[in-house]
Amino acid sequence: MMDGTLPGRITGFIGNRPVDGGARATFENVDPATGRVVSLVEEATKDDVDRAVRAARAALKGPWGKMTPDQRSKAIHAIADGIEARFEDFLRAEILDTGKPVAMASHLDIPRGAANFRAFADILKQTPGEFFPMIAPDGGDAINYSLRGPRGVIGIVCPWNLPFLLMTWKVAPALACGNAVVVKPSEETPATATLLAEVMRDAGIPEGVYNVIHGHGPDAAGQWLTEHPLVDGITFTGETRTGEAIMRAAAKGVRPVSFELGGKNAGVVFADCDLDKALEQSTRAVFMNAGQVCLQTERLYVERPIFDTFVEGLAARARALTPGDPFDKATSIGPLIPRDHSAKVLGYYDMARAGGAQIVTGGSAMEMQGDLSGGHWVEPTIWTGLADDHAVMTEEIFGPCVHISPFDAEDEVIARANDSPYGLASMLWTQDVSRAHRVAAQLEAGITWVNSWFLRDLRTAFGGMKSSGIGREGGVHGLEFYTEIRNVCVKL
Ligand code: NAD
Ligand code: 6OD
Repeated sequence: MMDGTLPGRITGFIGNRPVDGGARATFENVDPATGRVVSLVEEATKDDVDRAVRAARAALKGPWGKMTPDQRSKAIHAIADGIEARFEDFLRAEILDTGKPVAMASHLDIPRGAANFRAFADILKQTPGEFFPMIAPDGGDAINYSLRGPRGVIGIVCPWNLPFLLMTWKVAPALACGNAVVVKPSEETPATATLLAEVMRDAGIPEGVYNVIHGHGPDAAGQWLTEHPLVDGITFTGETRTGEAIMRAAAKGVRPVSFELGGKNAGVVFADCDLDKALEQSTRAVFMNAGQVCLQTERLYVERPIFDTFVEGLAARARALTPGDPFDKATSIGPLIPRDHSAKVLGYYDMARAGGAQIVTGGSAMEMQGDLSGGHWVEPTIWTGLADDHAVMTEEIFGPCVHISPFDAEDEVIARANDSPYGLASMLWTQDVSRAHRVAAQLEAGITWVNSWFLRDLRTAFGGMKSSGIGREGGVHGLEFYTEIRNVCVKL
């Protein structure tokens, strides 16, 4: 059943035109809050993928490739203007794709998506260059200077958790650096990628600069895109195992990758923290987007003197979360996005129970009423009492849940927090400034928040250590991946 709020069919976009003509297989786009089908999505064929990549290649040789940085900056600001002008369309599409509360999507996903374009439209004008004068062996002068150009065609493969935000986070720097892109959104959350194609067209972005192919990963659009020999670089956000598959595809032709992968993020709370603030931000860090944020805290370590108070305080806040209609401003927690993901998360709930965890709150699927009874709802959950080597403590769950353990000493907690194959994010609460710097420097994570969570200037480096990723994006750090630097040496 369609609900009439999205176009009945979502198509790909190649060369500023919807992909049509020919019979394509379709798959269902489901609203996670209700379980209802809201639209059908046309699955890209191998030929579509090839056409999209060739359209991007051709765009590099057209007007896009000849723009000055100033002209490109203006074009990219025009994309942000277009998103803001269609804010309500993006909001509705994102909420129907993900079930996330309007209070979150209207403050984070859509505005930060537009902000990504504005930030990179400005950053591209400050691209640093190099200049090295030297003396040649014959005693004459020579100069070296750098030229920076786009890498070429960038394949962008996106996840379902923050679909619009994480797509723009890659599309914006790619275009700012003068590349052309082919985007493969998650099959679970396809709508905003096609809406963005309409914005690009209406903003006057030349044909072929931004292309969208819809479809699945293995033996489908995702794999075909990443294997395509005319794709010059692949940026991917998603599971570490998928990253391994994409890396194998990229090995053919030794093409570079930029990866943001899984995490098992630790939060460390010292007894001298501002407890109210630590509880307020830990509630966000654990339950925002129903825990489906790569930066989410899944392991909390709390210093023993405040352990019981902290556990009770976080449980009270978890119980106060309001599940409900995502379009209701009072709703503060939504469903899990793919149906099979809710089954996976509930599998960890069973493992925690079987492993002897104390279930402080939650622990089950959530029973909802009326329209919402068919959605993928899972209770916000807090456990204590598991050993550090239990699967719930070592594997990424990506749900609205956290395990809280007590600790006694600084060195001990640093070692426990770092005892993970992942290293994406960490969070630290203390009012002792020396300790804050000392511990932050030792936590193995691409980003460490002190007395805060998910606060980041878009100019800073973003990415993970260990199995959480390869490379850094954000600000000028993305230039490493999105551009090629060349050296010119001139004998004077
Ligand atoms: P996923 O890896 O299952 O899918 C991501 C994308 O990859 C989808 O578009 C999918 O179709 C595609 N894909 C799957 N197999 C492929 C293949 N063989 N070749 C090419 N493409 C393929 O990830 P997900 O389930 O969408 O997202 C959840 C995961 O993403 C979690 O592990 C989470 O930690 C991670 N994530 C990481 C970050 C970060 O910044 N580090 C951000 C968000 C999500
Ligand atoms: O800071 C951001 O906007 C960013 N890149 C967030 C990533 C969240 C991952 O789920």
